[in-house]
Amino acid sequence: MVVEYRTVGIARQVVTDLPGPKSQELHERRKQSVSHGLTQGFPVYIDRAEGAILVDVDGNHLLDLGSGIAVTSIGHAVPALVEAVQAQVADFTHTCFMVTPYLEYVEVCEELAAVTPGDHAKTSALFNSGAEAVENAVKIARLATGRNAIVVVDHAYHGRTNLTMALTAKNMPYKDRFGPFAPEVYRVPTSYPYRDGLSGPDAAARAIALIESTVGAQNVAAIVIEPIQGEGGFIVPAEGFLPALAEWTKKNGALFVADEIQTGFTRTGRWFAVDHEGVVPDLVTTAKGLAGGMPLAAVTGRAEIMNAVHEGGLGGTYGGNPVAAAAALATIRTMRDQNLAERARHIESIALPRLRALLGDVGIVGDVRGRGAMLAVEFVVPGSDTPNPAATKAIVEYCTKRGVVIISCGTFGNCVRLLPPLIITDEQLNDGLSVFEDAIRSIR
Ligand code: PLZ
Repeated sequence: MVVEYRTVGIARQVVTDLPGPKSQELHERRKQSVSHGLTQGFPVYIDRAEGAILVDVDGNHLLDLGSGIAVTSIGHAVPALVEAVQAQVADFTHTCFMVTPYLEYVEVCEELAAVTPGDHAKTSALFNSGAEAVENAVKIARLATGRNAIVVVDHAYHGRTNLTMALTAKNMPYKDRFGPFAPEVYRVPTSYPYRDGLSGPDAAARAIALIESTVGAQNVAAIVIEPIQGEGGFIVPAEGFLPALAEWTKKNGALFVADEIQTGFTRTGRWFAVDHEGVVPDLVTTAKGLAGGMPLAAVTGRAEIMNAVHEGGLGGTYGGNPVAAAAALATIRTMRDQNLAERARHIESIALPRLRALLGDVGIVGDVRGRGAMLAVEFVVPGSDTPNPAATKAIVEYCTKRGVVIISCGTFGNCVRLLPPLIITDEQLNDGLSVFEDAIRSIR
């Protein structure tokens, strides 16, 4: 099966059963050497990639609607990124910023100050992974406030390290039997309009009442929250929820920490998801889309908070590695030059109406939501709001077997998320959506 596109030179094509014979062979090899504790996913082994297309070892071309979980927003093997990385590798690959510094680290921090919300003085510290950034945001928040309690919400995902497991809500597969978890973490209900029917202010009032009665406002160092919950199911809180929580932190001497690791860097149609409601966080954590696939993460925040940390209190061998930093500079430049935020809104304008048309028409479609190029469908048992993970799994498999890479999510494993590279053409996007719709209709 070959789907030629007019808009790009590379087709979507499935030339073997998926996974193909070479992928299957590699998968057998993997089982001998790679820990079985890693998610197996769909074992199609990738050889190279171009734009929105992944090419596997059997010569299949897959349309990528996942961007490696919201990472390759500017597309795969983009010349501007490739050239920046190659030039930096040839110059030097590492010195350790704490030993002998270099310009690229400073430039990334300047860019972060420019694009993150608010026009106050900001500084940043760079790390390797999202979880590491969140851990450091918590360290900084505790030090700057002199308080211990960290408040998180239901359905939260913040990482897999010991502290971030404590912040993450879902037990299986992230936390099960990995405890004991870090103390002084308190969970309150979020705003989940499809399931709680509450307005934003009402959902915030519910959360705040619980914080005040069970934690005590004066003990809270920070509320750490994803402005749109990612792994938890692309849950967009009702309007007014985030501003009310941010307002409460301000009034009570706590910090508002936005985990923009999945939502950030133009993915939702603005530089950051909090920008949609004009919320200005005290600290922002970023990773994923920041560096186009090179491992880089950051904590950015009010200078007086970030700089409250004693010298040497933040760091790590590789944090802000020069190659990753060069990749971030090329990525941010590309986002700006190509106005990828606008592109994300355009993707929403095509995809959301098509998906919304399924509501009421196809029984398993419970909810359609998201912003920009961060969209999801929540699947339920027809006539109820009971989660339907079996249908979700079948839909993902249907798409992948036809050469469309799509990822599930959700506390109940019943959502399919769309996270296409923002440079995907309308034609490719519509092609991918048609396969997704066929998959959904095949379940009835
Ligand atoms: N915060 C909001 O989305 C990573 C996790 C995939 P790392 N999400 C993908 C998996 O199963 O491990 C994420 C996130 C938010 C933090 C993180 C953690 O980022 O770079 O994976 O550590």
